[in-house]
Amino acid sequence: MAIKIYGSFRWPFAMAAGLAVYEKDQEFELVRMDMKLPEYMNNFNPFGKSPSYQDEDIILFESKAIMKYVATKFDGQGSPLLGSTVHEQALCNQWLEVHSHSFTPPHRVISKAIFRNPEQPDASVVKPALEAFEKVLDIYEARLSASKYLAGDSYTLADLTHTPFFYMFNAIADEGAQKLLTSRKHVYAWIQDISSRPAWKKLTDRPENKYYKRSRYSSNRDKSCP
Ligand SMILES: N[C@@H](CCC(=O)N[C@@H](CS)C(=O)NCC(=O)O)C(=O)O
Repeated sequence: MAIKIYGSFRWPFAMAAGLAVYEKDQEFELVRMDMKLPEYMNNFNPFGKSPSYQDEDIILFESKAIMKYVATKFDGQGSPLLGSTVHEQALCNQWLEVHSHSFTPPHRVISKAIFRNPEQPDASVVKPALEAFEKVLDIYEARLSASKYLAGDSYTLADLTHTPFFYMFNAIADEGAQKLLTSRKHVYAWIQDISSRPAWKKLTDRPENKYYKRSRYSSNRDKSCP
């Protein structure tokens, strides 16, 4: 059975799952389904969220569990994504946790506020979230000034999971907010590096990737996510 990812490229979590599949030189079908339908919730994710993953052996939800499974299952194919030493593996897991618990929360608040009102996002919501995001980025800047990738010398899932989130941020944030990235030399170089990988280009070249190619004022927005 071909790999299927249930979700949409509107959502960075689904893009990250697809990116892991591509980094392992595998192909996948992107399947759209109403996530609140019993058919989806009973078979794929009882929480009614995207992405979910299916192959001949397993059905999985939670993007990081999907990425780790794919990286392990296709060990020896494509790019190694789990770290090449025990040390790197531990740091990869650590930074995946940082992504979930420190990076994603302010990113989510900022994105939601922009989706809700692209012309004039609520400053009382966006300002504190940008301040929180800035503090997180300072920690990334310190880390990336000491090490090429988050876990060490090798590109891992810890880096991969961030790529679609920066892609989305770049597309929807105004110039002031984008300066948070461009003004941090090491963060910015890292974003350019992880965004120039062939697997990411292949993913963003897919026809389903149509949501963030337009300006931040596009009306074609899904307000439910991230
Ligand atoms: N921790 C989850 C987050 C998944 C998530 O929040 N998915 C959003 C799309 S980005 C979703 O399905 N939102 C729809 C909803 O909450 O109803 C993961 O990493 O997969």
